Amino acid sequence: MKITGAKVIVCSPGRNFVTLKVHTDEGVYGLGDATLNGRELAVASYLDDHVVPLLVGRDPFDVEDCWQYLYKGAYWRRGPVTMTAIAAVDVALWDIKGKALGTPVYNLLGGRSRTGVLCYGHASGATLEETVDAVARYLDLGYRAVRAQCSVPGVPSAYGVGGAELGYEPATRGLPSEDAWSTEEYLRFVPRLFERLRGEFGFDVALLHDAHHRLTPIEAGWLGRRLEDCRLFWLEDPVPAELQDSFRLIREHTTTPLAVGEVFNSLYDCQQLITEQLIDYVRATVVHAGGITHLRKIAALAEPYHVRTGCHGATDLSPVSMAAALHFDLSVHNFGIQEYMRHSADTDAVFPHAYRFADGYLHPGEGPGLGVDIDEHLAQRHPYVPAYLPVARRLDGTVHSW
Ligand code: KDG
Ligand code: MG
Repeated sequence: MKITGAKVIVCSPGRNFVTLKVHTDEGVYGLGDATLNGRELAVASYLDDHVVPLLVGRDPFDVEDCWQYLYKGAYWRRGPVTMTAIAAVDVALWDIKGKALGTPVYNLLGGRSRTGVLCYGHASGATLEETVDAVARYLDLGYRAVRAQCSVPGVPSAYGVGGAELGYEPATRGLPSEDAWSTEEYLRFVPRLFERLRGEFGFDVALLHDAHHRLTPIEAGWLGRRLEDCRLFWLEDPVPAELQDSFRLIREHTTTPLAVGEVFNSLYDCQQLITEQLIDYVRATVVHAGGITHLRKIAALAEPYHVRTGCHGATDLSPVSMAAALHFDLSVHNFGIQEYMRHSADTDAVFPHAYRFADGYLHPGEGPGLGVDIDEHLAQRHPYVPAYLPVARRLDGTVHSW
């Protein structure tokens, strides 16, 4: 089998997505997601101008060799644009191989390690009461794990609140908005939120929270310790993770489990965090961390250190990524949990998929390959629209991590 060409499809069914469709001489094609929120066209160009010409004539079964060729062959290594582009090719090749062999991708990854993929949904509210109601709604739908975010008094645009039904859609059309931020107000409020949620729902539901890179290590240590009695499943992204060492300080102060890594794009971004056991969950994803091939290596490194996976799964990861994540999650031994933010009806129509939710678990389906497709005709009706993530500023106007 030979690759005959590949097409980059940019569309915006409710939000922007970049999709790579790789064609072969046997008529089988594979899909990969190449969406990098707010920087979509950079990856589209990287693929169109610099990667697609290199694919023609290659054997799509040589997944590892293709990965190494694109990674080492570019000379310029790592970075979100490069690794997202490589991921799109990698995932498309796994899809082709599964389709050609007539088996789901998880069977190519060692087979099933479990019967379903535990997932968490996103509850949020403008007030504490609204957040309580939102968590109750997820429990009614059968979720066993829920992330809770809430507007903070004095900081109405706190991360993770509103913007979509059963989810949270942070990118807005046009130039970036600017959100006000106060760490002091946030730290005062979050313990109240989780004490209330535990009081209301008890301890049978797993509760998660995303601090979204906003704290310093000592603030994060304080918050983690303060939340210990609430027994969070995890506290996510307490600090920006460029400085992996900073997690040591957090660890010294709290036993609240820590999750990090949705912005990571290679094993080297989490090597120290894993081998020094500074985190409990690694959130690297197929789309931004070099595809299934590279993510499996991150999981393999993590397994002996008791670090489990908790892949990013926000709506800026297309259904192609969600499908790929589920095959990975089902197969990898040290799986922890999968984030699941439902896509809009428009997105689901453009990307028909086999995966389904039942009783708090996701299932990738039994069909060959990834079990997801793209309706190109429909995609054309949703052209790209410039959209960006917000920028955060502290109350005195200083730029802060969003
Ligand atoms: O593109 C950025 C979003 O995917 C991110 O802000 C969502 O933090 C996020 C999460 O945990 O889903
Ligand atoms: Mg996050």
